[in-house]
Amino acid sequence: MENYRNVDQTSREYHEIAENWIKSGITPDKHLAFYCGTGWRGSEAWFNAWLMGWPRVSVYDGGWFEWSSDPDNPVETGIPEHYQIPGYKMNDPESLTRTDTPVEITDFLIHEGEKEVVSEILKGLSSPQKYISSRFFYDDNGSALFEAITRLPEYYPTRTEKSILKAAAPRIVNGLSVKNIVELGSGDCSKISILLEAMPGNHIERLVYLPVDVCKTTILNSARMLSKKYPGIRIHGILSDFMKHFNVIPGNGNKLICFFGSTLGNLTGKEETSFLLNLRSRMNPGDQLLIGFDMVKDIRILEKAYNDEQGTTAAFNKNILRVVNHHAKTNLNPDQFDHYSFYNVAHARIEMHLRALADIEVTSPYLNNSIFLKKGETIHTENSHKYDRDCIHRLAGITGLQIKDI
Ligand code: AVJ
Repeated sequence: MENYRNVDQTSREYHEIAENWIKSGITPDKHLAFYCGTGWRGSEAWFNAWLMGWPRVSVYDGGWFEWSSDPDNPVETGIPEHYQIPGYKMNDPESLTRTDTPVEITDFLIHEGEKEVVSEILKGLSSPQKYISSRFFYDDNGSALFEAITRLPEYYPTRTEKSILKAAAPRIVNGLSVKNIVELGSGDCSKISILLEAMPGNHIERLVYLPVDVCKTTILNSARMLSKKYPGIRIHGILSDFMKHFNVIPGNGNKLICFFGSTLGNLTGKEETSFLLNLRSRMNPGDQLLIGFDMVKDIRILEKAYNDEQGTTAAFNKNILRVVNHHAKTNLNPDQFDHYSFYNVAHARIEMHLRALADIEVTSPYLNNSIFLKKGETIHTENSHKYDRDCIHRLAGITGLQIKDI
């Protein structure tokens, strides 16, 4: 019981208990059932989780013998093999051979069933406040439109983040001794280049850069560019949707995890906490996390960034309907909707919606009954949360991360 008790039999400090759990993948976003041989130890573990306010905790009263004697019950031990990068020991970058091909890629992409995608879409469209998950923005056309957004005069976030990163890079790089840099949603690698630019050449040669992205071509192109610019760098791409399968981040080895673009702001508060807790569970003492947050600012600047003059954001927003039509065979017509985007002060977030310009009937072969939209009704397509210092401190507190620098 040393995991839960001090030597004098008093209960251990709960941060320590949480820390141990999180390291082994026991996180508060999951439904957790504790069990043991006879029941009292499992109950004590459960009691700790309950006291900490973890929302879904139970005791399995059958004991390990009863659980494991039914072969239908799932059992998992050790580190899932799926999440290891073959042949690469994170503690030893030399184990990753330099080859003529600039990049090796491990494919962790879990292809979603089309059935699940369709039912997720239809569930959103059938809710009282209709919604479409913002992950459906990014088909080829949507990604190109987002690229265009980042170059708009009104859209300050990309430009601003790059200039902050440039100013902070010497400070970040100075004394950084990690061997691995993992970048979540690496994209065109322009952000990591800013960090590498501030790094001495001999440090770069000791580094392995692990870009994580859902697009293989994106990883290949950026790896090619980077290895031309920094000939000594070793790159190992990870093809994966880190928003859904966070454990593709190697848990061993020291590392800096970069998460730029204020992408965290697209999550709901609950998702955000569990995403960070999950990230933390892949980190070892001394590992660092570098996150780009978009801060709260003058409402006019915020609203202009999501309502540009040229209508690129409107086109980006409406494109989601094409993606939805493609998957769910719906008859949504982008011309029947208005781009509607505003800053919600109470929730400190930009909301994007599509507003019906008329009464609309939505049909799909996967639907028994049509879905109806009243003129003026909206489909919520995105939240983009804005942060302040208090909010970042609160997040760090909840997730057990220590703030080094803001
Ligand atoms: C890529 C999610 C950071 O929220 O600002 C841009 C997406 N939406 N314009 C953001 C977006 C509308 C962007 N993120």
